[in-house]
Parts: sequence; C-alpha cells; structure tokens
Amino acid sequence: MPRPSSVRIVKRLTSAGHNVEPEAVTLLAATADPDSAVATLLEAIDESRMTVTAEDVRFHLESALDLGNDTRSNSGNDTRSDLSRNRDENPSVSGGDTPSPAPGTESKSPPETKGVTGRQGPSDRPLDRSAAAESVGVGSPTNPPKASTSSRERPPTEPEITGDVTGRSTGTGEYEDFVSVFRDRYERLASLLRGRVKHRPTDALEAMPGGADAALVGMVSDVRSTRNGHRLIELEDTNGTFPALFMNDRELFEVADELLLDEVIAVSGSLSSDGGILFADEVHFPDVPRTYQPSTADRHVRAALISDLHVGSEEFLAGAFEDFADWLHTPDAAAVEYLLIAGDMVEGVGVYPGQDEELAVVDIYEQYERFAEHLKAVPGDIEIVMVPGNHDAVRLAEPQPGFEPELRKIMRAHDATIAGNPSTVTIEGVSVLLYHGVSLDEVIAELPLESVSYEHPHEAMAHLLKKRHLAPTFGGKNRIAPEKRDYLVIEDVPDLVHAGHVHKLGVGAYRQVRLVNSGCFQDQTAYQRSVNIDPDTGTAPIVDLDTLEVTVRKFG
Ligand code: D5M
Ligand code: FE
Ligand code: ZN
Repeated sequence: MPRPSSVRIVKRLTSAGHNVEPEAVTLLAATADPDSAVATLLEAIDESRMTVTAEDVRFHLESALDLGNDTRSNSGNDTRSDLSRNRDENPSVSGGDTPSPAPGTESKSPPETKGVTGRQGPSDRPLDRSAAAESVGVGSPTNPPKASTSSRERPPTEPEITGDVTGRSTGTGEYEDFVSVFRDRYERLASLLRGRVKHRPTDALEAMPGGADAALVGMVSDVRSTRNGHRLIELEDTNGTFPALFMNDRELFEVADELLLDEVIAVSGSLSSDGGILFADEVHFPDVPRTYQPSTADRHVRAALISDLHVGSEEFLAGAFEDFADWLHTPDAAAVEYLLIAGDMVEGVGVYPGQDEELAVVDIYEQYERFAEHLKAVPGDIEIVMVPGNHDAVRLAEPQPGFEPELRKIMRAHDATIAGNPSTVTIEGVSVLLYHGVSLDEVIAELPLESVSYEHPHEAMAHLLKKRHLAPTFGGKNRIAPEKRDYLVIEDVPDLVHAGHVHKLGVGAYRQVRLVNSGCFQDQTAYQRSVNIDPDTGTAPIVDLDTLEVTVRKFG
C-alpha cells in the first residue's frame, strides 16, 4: 500500500480525536477509495470512541472492504501461485487460505515419507527456477531525495528471537562438551528421520543375517571411494559405526556427492551376504517437508537484507551504503520496516594474515563507532536486527553470541536488536533464520556439484536446509564451539534464510523456503583479487514479507 494514503488515514482519524490500530489503517488503505472509506467510518462510529480498531473497520465497511481486498489478493496471487506450485501437486495439503500454525513449527506439515532414489539436488526444485526468473527484479535507485518522511507504521510487536546462544553458552571446551554437542545433533536430526525408515542401531545390524533388508540412521563419519569405484560411507550412531555402499552403477550413486562429513542421514537397503555391509537403496535427508508452507505477513510490509559492510576496511563502500540509507527515506521504500544485517558489520582486526594493510581504521572500537554513525543514516523507525560474522568482535567459533555490553553501547543509537549467529528472528509472523555463512565456503569447496558455487551461494544454502544443519562438518575451516546443545541444527523450518559472508548475491528457494545471500558493501580486497572472487557490492535484497518475493536493489 502506498504510504501517503496510510498517512492520510492516520491524520484524518487522529484529527477527529481517535487513535487507530495499525491493522485498521491497513484495511482502510486497502479499500478502493480510502478517503471516502474514512469519511464513512467517521460518520458511523461513536465520537467518544478512543481507538478505531480493525473490527470497527470490518463492521462498518464490509462492502468497501470486499472491493479493496479483491484487488489486493489478485496481485498477491501472482506470487502465491509460484509459492504454491508444490502444494498443488499434493492434493492432501490444504490451500493457501488456511491459516497456518505458528511459524517454524514442525506440526505445520506431515513428515517426509519418500526417500531419495536418484539425483535430486536442491536445485531441481520448481521454486528455484521461478525465483531466478520471476521473483527477482533488479532495480536501481534514481537520485533519491534525502528528506525523511518517517511515517512508517510501527510494527505491532518487537522482533522475537529464538535459537540464540547469547547468554546461554555452557561450553567449557572440555572433551565432554564435544561429545554432548555431537549427541545433541544426532538425537535431534535422527528424530526427524526415524519415522521414515525401519531403522536399527548399528550393533543390532551387526547381529542381523546376511541378505536381510535393513536401515540405519547415522552421522556420516567417513566417505571413501573403493577400488572398484563405488562409494563407501561410514555411518555412526550412539552405539557404533556401520558401512553403507553406494554402487556406481546405481542412480543413488550421485547422492553420495551430496554428502558432507558429520551430517545425519538415514540409509535403507539390504545387507551383504556376510551381513557386514549395507547396500544402499535409498537415502533420506532430514530435509524440509515437501508440503512445507511458509507463513507470510498479513499486510504489505518489507524487510531489507544486507550483510558484510566491513566498516573500517579501506574497501568499505561508504557511498553505496549512504545511497542505500538515502533510498530508505524515499516513498519507494515506504513499506520497508525492517533491516536485517547478517554479520561482518566491521572489518575487525587480525582476521586474516595481511589484513592490517587494508585497514582504514585500526581500532576495533572506532570501527564500531563508525558503523554506528552509518546506521544513524537509516530511518529511525526502521526496526534493525543484527547478528555478528567472522570479522566481528565476538568469539569466532559458532554459535557466536551477540555483542558484549561495551559494543552494544556503541551501537545503541538505533536501538537495534542484537542477537547471536545464528538466530531466528520472527517478524510479522515470518521466521527468518539469520546466519552469517562461514560454512558456505566449505560447502562450496566440498560438494563436487556444479550447481553449488560462489556464483550461486543460495544453492549451497539449500543443501544446508536439506541437511537441517548450518555447518555440518566439524573441525574444518569453520570453528564450532563445544556446547551442550547444537545451536546449528535447523530444528524448525524457517520461512526465509538470510546469509552473507561469501560477498556474492544469491536469491532462490528450497522447496517453499526463500533463500537469500545478500552480497556486500565492501569492494574487492587484495585476497579476493588473488583468488578471482568478484564480489557483488552495494546489493540490498528487499523481501516482501507478505509474499516472500524478493527484489534486489543495487547501490553505488
Ligand atoms: O569473507 C569473504 C569471502 O572471501 C569468503 O568467501 C571467504 C573469503 N576470504 C576472504 N579473505 C580470505 C582469506 N584471507 N583466506 C581465505 N578466505 C578468504 P570475509 O568473511 O568477508 O572475509
Ligand atoms: Fe564478509
Ligand atoms: Zn564473513
């Protein structure tokens, strides 16, 4: 809804002596003629009425609302249709008008029942293609006026944060913590898989006769090629390990290329004649249920997604960020009520060897002070949520807690919500998994699939979602802190995943979950030049929370 009409509605109602609920404004703005709707409403309601509610609007303007709603839902349907494509294929699932339960709850959809019997990479999903072809528009701002109109409707609720380690870290670095983080991962991911196969613990498989049908749920502890070119996958559960063989003449063989060490999968097949090996027929990933239906906002409201500013680096693109902040003040950005920042706010110090040569600001606190200054250019009525990245001044090992009080104080000006990495933030009913994305380097390096590359970071994100874990491989490049709980397990399916880190733009979807990698506000660094990384700079994907449609804006 264009903001001017919302503003006019609020002004007219308040000048007549009423307060007004935001939802009532939305409803009025959705009518064909908001001005006469307000006039009708003012005539109908009691003058002494303190607050005009959505209920009042519905009661007094029934017919006008029908008209407005029709227009609105028609335009919304264009996007809904591609978001519901999978849904249409499955008649047992209810349509889009059925209210969904709380976001991120597994109860939303029945569990997955079918296994993977052949190549079925995340990129094969219909929504992926639609995301690239239809949903992503690229716009560039045209000299936005600087004046702030600052009349956004305030969001009814504060962003709600879940799955955040901040203040809950129990890790002491002891061996037991490593054991417990693994157990927790195994238990929680195995529970997603157990209903799908008739699994047995590894020691029970050992006791089974040769040739029998069998299945197990295990963590991938080793992947090897055999002399005959088959793939031998060692699977570990809490009782021991058991080998599964992926034969190279079977379609399933290609699925072995999708596997990462330490992820949890279920494998079913038949035992070899001596009972010592499981010949794999089917693999199940914890996955997103095929029928998963994301929650969406019930009004037109948008969120801007950015990451990797690297303030303090010589390559920080201050001008591009300024242009972005300017744009947020324009009527074009009226519906943008949220700004989600996925880490690497500052360049930090001592992150990579030789980094000091490219520092414009060497003091870490001064870097955050400058970052805070830049944030002040963002309209004050935009709700900001941010999580740290590997350049930020928090522990490097994931999960990373949110900033310490001293840094929070520096960034206080905008009253941003500061959470750990990863965290899930729910805004307007839409759950957004915010993760900086360090594991993406490893996923891109390890998976031999052509679809997964720095050019398509969302494809790597899709694999994480399929594995329901943000950083499957332990002990690789990305550091994982030993905690009692594995905060990197994606326990609840989010509606949107927002990552950064690779400095490449990527917009896509996995099943019905929207995936965005937001690019960066840092020009190419010497390291990136040496390895031919061409960053996507000044990019700000804008997501419509009512449709999960994404429009990419580019600045600078
Ligand atoms: O990471 C930005 C991207 O560049 C990410 O894909 C890692 C990669 N990168 C950048 N510098 C290095 C060095 N020195 N070694 C290895 N990989 C690197 P960012 O987190 O912004 O530095
Ligand atoms: Fe970065
Ligand atoms: Zn990073």
